[in-house]
Amino acid sequence: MSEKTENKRRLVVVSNRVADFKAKFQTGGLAVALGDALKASKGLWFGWSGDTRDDALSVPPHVEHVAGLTVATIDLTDKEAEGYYFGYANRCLWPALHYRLDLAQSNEEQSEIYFQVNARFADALMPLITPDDIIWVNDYHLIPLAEELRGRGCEARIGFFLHTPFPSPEIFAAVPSQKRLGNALMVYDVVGFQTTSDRDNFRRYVTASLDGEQLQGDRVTAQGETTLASVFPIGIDVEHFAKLADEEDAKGPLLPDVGNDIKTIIGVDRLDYTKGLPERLRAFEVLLEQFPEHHGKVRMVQIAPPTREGLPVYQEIRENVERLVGRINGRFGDLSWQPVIYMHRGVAQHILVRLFRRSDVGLVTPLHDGMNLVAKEYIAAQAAQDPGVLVLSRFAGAAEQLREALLINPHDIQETARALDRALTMPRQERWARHNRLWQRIETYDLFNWRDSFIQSFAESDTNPVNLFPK
Ligand code: ADQ
Repeated sequence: MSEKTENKRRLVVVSNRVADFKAKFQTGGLAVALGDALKASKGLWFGWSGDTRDDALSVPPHVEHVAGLTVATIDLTDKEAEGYYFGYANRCLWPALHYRLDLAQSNEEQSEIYFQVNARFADALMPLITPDDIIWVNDYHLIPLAEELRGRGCEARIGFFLHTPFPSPEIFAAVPSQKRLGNALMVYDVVGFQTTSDRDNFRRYVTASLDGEQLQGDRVTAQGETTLASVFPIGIDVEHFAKLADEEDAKGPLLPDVGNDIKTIIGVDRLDYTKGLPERLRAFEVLLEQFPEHHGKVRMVQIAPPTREGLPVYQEIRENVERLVGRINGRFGDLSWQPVIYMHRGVAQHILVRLFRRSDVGLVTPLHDGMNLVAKEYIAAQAAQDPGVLVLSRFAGAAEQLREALLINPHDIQETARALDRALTMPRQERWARHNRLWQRIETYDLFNWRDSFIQSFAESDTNPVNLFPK
């Protein structure tokens, strides 16, 4: 962070949910990086508490000083949570942003509540901020927030970071209330995207649907508003993951030792329909079908914690995944070999890195994903001299940077199965060469680079966009 930012400006982070700074396992993640920046500027983190109550509309924000920063939260009514969070944000925007218009359901009441809750966020936030603050708004739940704040006289600089993809303009134009969202995005001083393709989609959307214009240097203008639409690929705390992996590895293997030579393929994802879990399992099944030499010599470990279970589509994906796991184990397994080990729960980070380190292949197959941090965590956890191989979907934002992974189209089950075979049999020299390049990329574009370059982009009005992809 620049000295100016650190010394004179207070950082305010706004997100749907606020990180729990009292939680035990909060090492090396987004919460820590943002928490550090907030502490450095005696900053404020504002969001929904995650709780609902009947009288939420008349209750002032709950303000707490935790670990050197201020945390302020509001409660929502059940109706608000249903319309804003489960409704418009997660039943309509989340699928549409991931190209699943077929799943995007919306009714006018829910989208209206989404905009009203954003107005409530602005009402609650206004008394807590000053014109010198810099306000960082996160993700698709809060697109209208800057517009609401400006309408209440807020003069602070406001940046928005979209953690998901921004889809092609034709897809975004089909989202109910898209014009309201598009115009609301234009109000931000900076709109940050994970990849150049997300940024370019947004630029094309501004001209196609908002009658706007693309200006020089990442700027776009529409409806009298000009914003900087730029690329800030999120990264991880590489040093933390690498160190943790070294320490944890010294404790020995975690998985049952079922004889010599068994290789492990690891997958770790929220159980979301965007993550390509059925496609991945089918690819593993095809690997076992077409490459019988791997029988008894490979296992797939899939860790998939529950997410948004209140929505029926998430129950369906769970049933689908569990059916496939059962089918593969029933079809190929025997008394001494279980091809798929599947866990439907969260796992502490030190256990995850230990699994990453001991796995020969990291398998990351989202059908669409903003970035995908698991891909980067897998690389960071590898042993430099004998690293594993990352098999990565072309449709993860991470693929734009991690070009030395084995890139696959997750819809092409045969291609993924062949990539798995190639990864399992790749000579050490090639694994090492690929890993070296991947490591350089995740180290250069790490979590702190992401945080600081994004903050700088809107903390100072004259900042030029940072070139994140030097040749
Ligand atoms: P997510 O969709 O949640 O994030 P991802 O980027 O992979 O996806 O981050 C998930 C995080 O949760 C990782 O740090 C991972 O280690 C952790 N995790 C996953 N499964 C776990 C388990 N079983 N137990 C414990 N921890 C687990 C959204 C976007 C992404 C974008 C990020 C950050 O959808 O595209 O990369 O935000 O911007």
